[in-house]
Amino acid sequence: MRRLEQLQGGSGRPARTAALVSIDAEAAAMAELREALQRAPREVPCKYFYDDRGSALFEQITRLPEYYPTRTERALLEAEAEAIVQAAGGAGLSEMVELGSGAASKTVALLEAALRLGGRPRYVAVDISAHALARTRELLAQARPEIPVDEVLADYTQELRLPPAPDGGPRLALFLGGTIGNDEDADATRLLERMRGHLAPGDLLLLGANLVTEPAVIHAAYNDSAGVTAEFNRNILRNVNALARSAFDPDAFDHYAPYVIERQRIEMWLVARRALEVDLGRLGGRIQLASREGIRTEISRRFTRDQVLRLLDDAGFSPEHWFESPEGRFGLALGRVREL
Ligand code: SAH
Ligand code: AVI
Repeated sequence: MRRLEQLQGGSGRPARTAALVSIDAEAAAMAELREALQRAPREVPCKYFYDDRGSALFEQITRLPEYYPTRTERALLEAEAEAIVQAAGGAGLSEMVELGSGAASKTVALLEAALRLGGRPRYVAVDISAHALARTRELLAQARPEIPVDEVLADYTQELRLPPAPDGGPRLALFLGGTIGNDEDADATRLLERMRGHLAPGDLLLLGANLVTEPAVIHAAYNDSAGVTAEFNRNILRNVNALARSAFDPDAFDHYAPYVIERQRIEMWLVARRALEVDLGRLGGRIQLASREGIRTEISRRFTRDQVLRLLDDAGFSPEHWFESPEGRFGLALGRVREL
């Protein structure tokens, strides 16, 4: 197993969260956080959820009864894995490269399908979380030790260095979990375009997206009765405190996650229970939060099939296949890189 650490600084400390491990990445993270917290409304970008604790909490979320997306996508991937791999080159597929791979527990279905079809693609996992990459390593070593794995610890919103493309057949990029819905259209398209820049004409992208469904079902997925999502949400402030030496008290905030029907999206907020003054540490200065003022930590969008296909098309991929879960809650689009 090879490991590319784009975010490792010279300090010799182990890389934990991508944002803080090189001097440049650290300065960029401070600037990004400072700017986001001064916006109206205030924000913390959702990539700051994923320190070690946040990644572990996300894994817990995926097992909650209310959180249907992971289960739904997993069933769809398992049902369609051979069709997807066949459409992407079958035994000739040379690589699967996954953005925001997390624990990669669903990806195993695709890798197993490739093995069944007589292939042996390399798997490249890209994630901002060292914790998530470690889980991927464990899981694949156990489930499919014959698959060669490369890990890339990186922020995919920045310039990405991937291992050189292997010789041979097409490559399949994966962006699963509905993570595309954590961005507005412009950022989502930019991210997919950047990914296309790493691929060659004829290579493919499999994009997983949450689809518009019953508002109550979506609402429950982000407001679970065990309070795990609330803890995941508050944990972002612990991570900001660790990175910036700021003084947010996570317990002074309520988790608030409405599904905004007209915008087809969940909005996750942390709402101050009372007026607060917070020392921003290395971000500089202090901020005053009014009682009931919110900090937005995430959007999680629901799409129609046409919106997903348009995103792919806008980023330079020709949509070729569409797979949808039985209740229409999750879709997988397979697109091929067009000649420029
Ligand atoms: N694909 C997995 C995990 C989804 S959670 C699944 O479907 O279950 C989102 C994942 O993307 C997390 O592992 C998080 O660490 C990673 N991530 C979020 N923002 C990122 C960024 N800017 N760069 C790289 N990885 C990111
Ligand atoms: C990673 N992403 C697709 C998850 C989502 O559903 O938007 C993150 C998450 N936020 C709250 N629960 C899960």
